[in-house]
Amino acid sequence: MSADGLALAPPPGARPDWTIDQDWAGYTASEHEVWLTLYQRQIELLPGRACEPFLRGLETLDLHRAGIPDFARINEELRRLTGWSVVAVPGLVPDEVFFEHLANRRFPAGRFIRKPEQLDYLQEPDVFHDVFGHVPMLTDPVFADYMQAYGQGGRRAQGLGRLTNLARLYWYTVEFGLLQTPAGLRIYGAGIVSSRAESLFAVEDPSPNRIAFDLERVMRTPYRIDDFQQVYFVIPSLEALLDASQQDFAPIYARLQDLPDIPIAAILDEDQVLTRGTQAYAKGRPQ
Ligand code: HBI
Ligand code: FE
Repeated sequence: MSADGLALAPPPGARPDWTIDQDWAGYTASEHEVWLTLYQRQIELLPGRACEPFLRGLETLDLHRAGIPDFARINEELRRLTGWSVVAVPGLVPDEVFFEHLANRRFPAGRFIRKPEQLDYLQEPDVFHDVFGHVPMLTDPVFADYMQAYGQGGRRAQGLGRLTNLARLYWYTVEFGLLQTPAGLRIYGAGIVSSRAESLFAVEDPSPNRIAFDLERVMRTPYRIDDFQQVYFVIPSLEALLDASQQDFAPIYARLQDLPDIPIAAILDEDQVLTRGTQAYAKGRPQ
């Protein structure tokens, strides 16, 4: 169901589960070139900034050699490692379709790639964001289980009317999560690792708050979709994230019903603050 309650039909040419053929042979040389440009930019930044499981996954899947990866090829390795696979979709799919795929260890990925003039930002998730950003972490067995748990939890949250809370969890972990390691802060969120500017901003900029992950705290915090985040939540380990997802969310949702949202840049007395941000970047931007 979409927000207005109408069931959305897949676009012409898509299957009932919204998947399409990747049609890898149909990519043009200039589309492969866009992938390689983006890949090269990120690989120069990510050692020492992205977490080890991400960098290992990137290497294992060999995501650079032929430009845009052939899903059939990466799926052989991915299935062997964690039982996940990547399926092509036309773009954003309805929430319940998205959850159904994740619950079955299938990651829906856009097949299209951004235009050369959109290297730094686009609204819809393309194949670079989805495959470069998300798929390496799916080679990690713990993260792989977390993503499936999110898919399973999605349907439940919809039924309980608390999808807004669960979507914030996805946003601040899967998309914009940071991980504390003995070597320092590292990125695991796909929205960060697939963006040149945010890969630097999230780890090094003095502007954003960086706060220790707390499930309920995260679920009460709205997010920005159109600019760098004003707050990042830092997990101590992927295991801790998976653990947090393996509890009954119904009592948490019930509590959240009576609690106000937390303003995006607020710091609470009970927060464990890693970086108290200046918010200088956000103050200079339209709200
Ligand atoms: N569809 N293709 C795609 N990718 C997403 O990340 C995505 C989606 N549909 C819904 C959705 N994300 C989110 O709104 C849910 O996780 C809440
Ligand atoms: Fe994403």
